[in-house]
Amino acid sequence: MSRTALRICPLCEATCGLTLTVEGTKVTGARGDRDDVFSKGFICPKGASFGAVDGDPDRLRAPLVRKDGELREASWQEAFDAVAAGLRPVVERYGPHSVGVVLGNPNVHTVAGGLYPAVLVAGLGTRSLFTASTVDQMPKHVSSGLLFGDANAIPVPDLDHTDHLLLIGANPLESNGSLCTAPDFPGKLKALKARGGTLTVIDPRRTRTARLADRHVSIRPGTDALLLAAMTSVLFEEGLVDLGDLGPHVEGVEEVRAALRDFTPDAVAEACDVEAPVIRALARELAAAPTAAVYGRIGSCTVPHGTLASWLVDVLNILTGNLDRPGGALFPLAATDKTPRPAGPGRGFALARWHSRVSEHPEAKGELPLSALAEEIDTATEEGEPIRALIAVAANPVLSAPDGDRLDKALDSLDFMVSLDPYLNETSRHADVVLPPPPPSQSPHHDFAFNTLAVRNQVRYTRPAVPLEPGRMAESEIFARLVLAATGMHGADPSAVDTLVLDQTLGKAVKEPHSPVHGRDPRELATLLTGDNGPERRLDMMLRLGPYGDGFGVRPDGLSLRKLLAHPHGIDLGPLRPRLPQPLKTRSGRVELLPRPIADDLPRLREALAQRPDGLVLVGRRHLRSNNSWMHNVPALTGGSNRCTVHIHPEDAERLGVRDGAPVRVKGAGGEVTAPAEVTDGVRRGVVSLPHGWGHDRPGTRMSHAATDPGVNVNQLLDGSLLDPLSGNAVLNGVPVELAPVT
Ligand SMILES: Nc1nc2c(c(=O)[nH]1)N[C@H]1C(S)=C(S)[C@@H](COP(=O)(O)OP(=O)(O)OC[C@H]3O[C@@H](n4cnc5c(=O)[nH]c(N)nc54)[C@H](O)[C@@H]3O)O[C@H]1N2
Ligand SMILES: Nc1nc2c(c(=O)[nH]1)N[C@H]1C(S)=C(S)[C@@H](COP(=O)(O)OP(=O)(O)OC[C@H]3O[C@@H](n4cnc5c(=O)[nH]c(N)nc54)[C@H](O)[C@@H]3O)O[C@H]1N2
Ligand code: SF4
Ligand SMILES: [Mo]
Repeated sequence: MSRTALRICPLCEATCGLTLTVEGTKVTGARGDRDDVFSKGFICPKGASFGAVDGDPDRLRAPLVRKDGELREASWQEAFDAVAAGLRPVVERYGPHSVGVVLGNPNVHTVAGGLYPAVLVAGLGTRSLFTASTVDQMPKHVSSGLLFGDANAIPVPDLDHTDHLLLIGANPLESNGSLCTAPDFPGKLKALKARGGTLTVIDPRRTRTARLADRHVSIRPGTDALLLAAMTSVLFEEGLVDLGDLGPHVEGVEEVRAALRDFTPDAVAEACDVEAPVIRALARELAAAPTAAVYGRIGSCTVPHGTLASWLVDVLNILTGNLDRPGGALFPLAATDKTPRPAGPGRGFALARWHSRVSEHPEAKGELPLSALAEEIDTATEEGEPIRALIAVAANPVLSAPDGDRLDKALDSLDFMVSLDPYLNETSRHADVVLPPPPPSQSPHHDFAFNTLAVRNQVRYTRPAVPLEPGRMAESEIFARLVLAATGMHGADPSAVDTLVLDQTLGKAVKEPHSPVHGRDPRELATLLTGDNGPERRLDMMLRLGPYGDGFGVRPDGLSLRKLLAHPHGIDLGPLRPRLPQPLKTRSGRVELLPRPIADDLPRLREALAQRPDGLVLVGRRHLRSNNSWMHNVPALTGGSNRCTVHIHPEDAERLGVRDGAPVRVKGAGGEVTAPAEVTDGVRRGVVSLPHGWGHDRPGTRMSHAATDPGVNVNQLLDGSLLDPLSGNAVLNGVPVELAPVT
């Protein structure tokens, strides 16, 4: 007997609603949920393979604990005893910063990852926090922090309504979108064109997205900030600046004009390898469109001027009056966002409140660069203790961060390491304890992170599609127990963690004059919460306190968990709407268009005007049927051309004597790798491309299918020294490499 169950897909940022076919406890099929209020039936090959991803026989079923050097299955009790015994002596002897926390990408795709990391980090009191953000979007957080006073206030292009989309360093036809949650991104781009709109793509590769574009600009990697600065200077020079309704909310326009004056199209053309008239045309088209949105992603972030490029994306949106207006780029308002406070000056955004010990990198958003993790473990200094214990949650930095070989060795030298991860992989193989979460079908789902980045306001929640198998523990409970074991409360009831958060949040809410529960008794509010468990009660609380919430009875039609459960396909909350000035938390209460740290970084960009790399540079790429480092173990997603090959332009191949399909050696500052060449004019001259997340040939892992076609770790070509200084983000694109055929 089979049945169906709804489940939001956790496999990428598009958050599609799926209808799963379940036989017994096994997911045997997945199709798009046509009644989903947001995704309306869309599904991609990864979502369609949900059952295979979920049922992968290599997923760990029980915790592993290291005994006599070997990882062996153990009970949950033994596992958490070992975590407490491993972490507490390190904290007590060397202090809180000697425990590192690494949070990987899937934390933004799980309920547990949305609810517990902040409690863990605050409870430990460690400054040694590293996340996937610093190999990804940290530049955008920093530019938003500086412009708007809130690192999480990220404007999202209004895909459904814009007349002109300028896409920079993003390939949503493979990635399905990022920092822009939009199920069926490809369909939305086609709809844009069908309604007469225009799509421009800036990418050194002729991607599937670029092939859809009206105009594709094949830029030299790493030079987007120059190009965008030149577009800005054209807007000023040609009198195309028009802030529209934004005027009263923005300061610093004249300062930007002066600061960018010398970044003319002629000045940047050679460095970008884009002709000056093209740059002028890009600026004019942007200004002329009735509405337009500039959107930059990975290719604009993971470069030496990532923060400047991210800043310029919004500068262009602002100077053309497109920020915060329909068809432009708007701030979403998610159901679990805090109750919006009245507009007015805020506390602003602080950078560099502390520094990393070894290379003295500034913190950003409370994080240190993932690129610096290895040296923070393996290098002693007089400044303080190195990291001696590590908590890794849903992270595989041995493959995803620069210089995996060095990190590999560093992890081996730790006193203690625990991984919360379903697989024994390149990173978790170093752990002393591995805590496996249940597969997604056995977990609830709500998108705490992605609803704040969605192109339409909506809210959805799905309970586990399949009950927990015997011996399994919910990821939220694992995380809560991990928090307790790490903070000296091992053995306490894990619901204590949720109770603590509920009490603190409600206690704060009743004191806020703008809160719907102002002046009420927090204990009374706590008794009103519904939900089967701590995480559900926390979701209920956030929904009810949130911008659409029932305010614990104040607005009876408002949102609550109960209401959400009555709408299994979700609740639509309408299109994105103008919100300024409310989201601004800068000290001035306005958009600060030329913040000091940005102005101070411009001389570095000016130096880049003169740079003309003569050798090859490396960029990455993504493939629709893969996802970072952990989906190569699913046979259904690994066939065909989904491979770890070096893309190289025919002219470069000929010059270097590289033949299609033959192995080539790629050498970078951090090491070298050998992979087959794929000669294609899909990359521009002077650029080679190799995807990340491969290199599954290390011993001691348990990913049997991935090991049959391991590929190589592109991040071994990096040594971790190349960063965007403002954000600490790793430079993963535009990296100099040497290449030679293997003879
Ligand atoms: N060269 C290069 N490097 C890159 C990038 C690039 O473009 N080029 N991209 C970067 C980007 S954008 C990112 S986000 C990072 C990603 O790098 P990481 O954050 O390290 O993420 P993944 O490779 O996705 O590994 C995720 C880990 O989570 C585990 N996992 C999967 N599902 C779950 C779950 O439900 N719960 C838990 N607890 N664990 C789970 C997996 O087994 C795996 O170990 O890589 C970065 N590295
Ligand atoms: N199928 C699949 N989907 C994914 C993932 C995955 O691994 N596979 N990962 C998920 C994650 S964690 C993220 S963060 C998102 C990322 O989502 P996207 O940002 O859309 O990621 P990519 O597909 O890597 O596209 C980045 C593009 O930038 C280009 N590029 C490289 N260097 C430069 C440069 O200097 N300038 C410009 N203008 N372009 C450049 C590359 O050629 C590439 O086409 O995808 C998510 N979705
Ligand atoms: S687009 Fe993303 S969320 Fe949608 S089905 Fe595919 S992997 Fe899942
Ligand atoms: Mo990412």
